Amino acid sequence: MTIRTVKTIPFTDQKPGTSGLRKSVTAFQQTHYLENFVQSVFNSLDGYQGKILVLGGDGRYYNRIAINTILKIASANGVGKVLVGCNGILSTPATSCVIRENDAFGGFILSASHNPGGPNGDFGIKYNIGNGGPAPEKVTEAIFAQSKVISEYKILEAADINIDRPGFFKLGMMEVNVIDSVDSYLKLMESIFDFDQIVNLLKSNSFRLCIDSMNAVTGPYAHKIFEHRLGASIGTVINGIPLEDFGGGHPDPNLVYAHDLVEILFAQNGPDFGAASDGDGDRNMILGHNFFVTPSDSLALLTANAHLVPAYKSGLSGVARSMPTSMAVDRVAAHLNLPCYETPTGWKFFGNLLDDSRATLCGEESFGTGSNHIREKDGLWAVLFWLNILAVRKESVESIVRQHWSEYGRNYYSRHDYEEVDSQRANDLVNVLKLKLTDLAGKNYGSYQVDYADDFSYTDPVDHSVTSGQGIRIGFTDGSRIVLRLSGTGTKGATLRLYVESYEADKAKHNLDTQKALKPLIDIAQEVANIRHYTERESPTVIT
Ligand code: G16
Repeated sequence: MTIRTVKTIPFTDQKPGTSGLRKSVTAFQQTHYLENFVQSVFNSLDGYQGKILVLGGDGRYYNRIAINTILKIASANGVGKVLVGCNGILSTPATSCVIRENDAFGGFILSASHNPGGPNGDFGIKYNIGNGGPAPEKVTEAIFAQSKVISEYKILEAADINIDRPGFFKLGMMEVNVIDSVDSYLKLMESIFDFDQIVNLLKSNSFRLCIDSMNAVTGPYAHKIFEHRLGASIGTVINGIPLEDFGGGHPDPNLVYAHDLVEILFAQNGPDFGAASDGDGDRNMILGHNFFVTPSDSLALLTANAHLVPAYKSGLSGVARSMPTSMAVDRVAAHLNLPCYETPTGWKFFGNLLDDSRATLCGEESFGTGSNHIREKDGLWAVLFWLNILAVRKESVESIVRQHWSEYGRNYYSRHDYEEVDSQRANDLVNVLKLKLTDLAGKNYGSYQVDYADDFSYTDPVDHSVTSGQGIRIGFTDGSRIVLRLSGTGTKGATLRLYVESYEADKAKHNLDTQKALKPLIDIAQEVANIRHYTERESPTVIT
């Protein structure tokens, strides 16, 4: 087997976004495109020679081809050993778990998360560092810098290896170990939650659940954990076979894209508990019978009930949420006397807080929650957390959430997405709004008075790095907020996200329809940011 050095020229668009490099499959299929990026990763790193890397993906179209290409580039660059998920399958949280368990140098996750897959869909690649978490900004910037000057890459000339069953291979000087995709992750979950208590809950005839894997990566995990290990009846997991195009669906667990599950849970005799996860298994949506738990509320509830879970019963060191996430968790943290951190959007910003034991639980409005057990958000971990709480409290999801609201008040919250907006117009909206910010404080809009208006900037308390331009916040004197930012994960045009939040302490007012409760603030956002004009849309594409 010989190592070939291939001449190439840079692509100008390989800047990783909120979560890795995401592009259409056709972009990745361009000659040298994937190779350039992977070699740029190696060129930006020091000291990986002879070390272990982890490699897997969410099973989407192009996953298998990319795995064999990456293995050959890794071998040519002197990596010692690669652990590959069987069939190329490793969820994002499982990859983080395997990196940490094996003291690996880092890992590649092949996924475009919740973006649709298939030949006309999206593909993506993320590099994770040795703590198991997404590469921080300084690493992704170094990768991007390398991608702009790359002139050659190294690749081993060898036949593809068979990743369809566990086994050991040699690729040049490098070892390849194809591992079971689920085992390590299941072991970790067993060490966190009270599986016996969950088994008892699932045994009782009165409790029924439904888990929607959306034909994406969590299928094998969910079958093994819920049906085989915890004893839920066969059929509990729906859409449990990972498909290269996710069955034509959009593997994003929210009320719009997980509508199959929503219909099941909102039917008259629907199950007591439902959950869905996304393409790569790091997101979750939690439903009770006839009841939706917002991700922001879910984070607050997990924090308030963490003492019921074996791994967290001795207490939390702190909590963290991304800036646009509702402030529901802040109230729980204040009550428990815990530090509460507000970070920019992107799981990578939680890494230092977790490594430095400043936070135990983290969460985002974008259906992501996780803890210090790994360094990624973790969809099935959140589902097990909820089941553990339900097993101990023996109450319905709705009653647990309503009790929480009575105690802490309710944060009405919604996100409006305007997808595939003309990029220039979306940037114009943001730039024009930025110019207005200094004049907004003190202004009155109906009964609302602007308390502050700024462009969010974050100073990491651990390494003191500063990240600015992270979204526009307009806060009102009653604690309500409007946040606007452009998504960093879309691949077509721009996606404008509008996040709206208001706080209601009065229990008698906890039953309002969310969109109605937030209408005055939504109208203010239209007025201040001129959203219809810039997006050329009458209404959002997705409301969650
Ligand atoms: C990624 C990031 C999350 C972020 C989400 C949405 O999630 O890991 O931290 O909240 O994208 O980001 P944006 O609003 O910029 O589109 P995932 O599940 O897509 O990897």
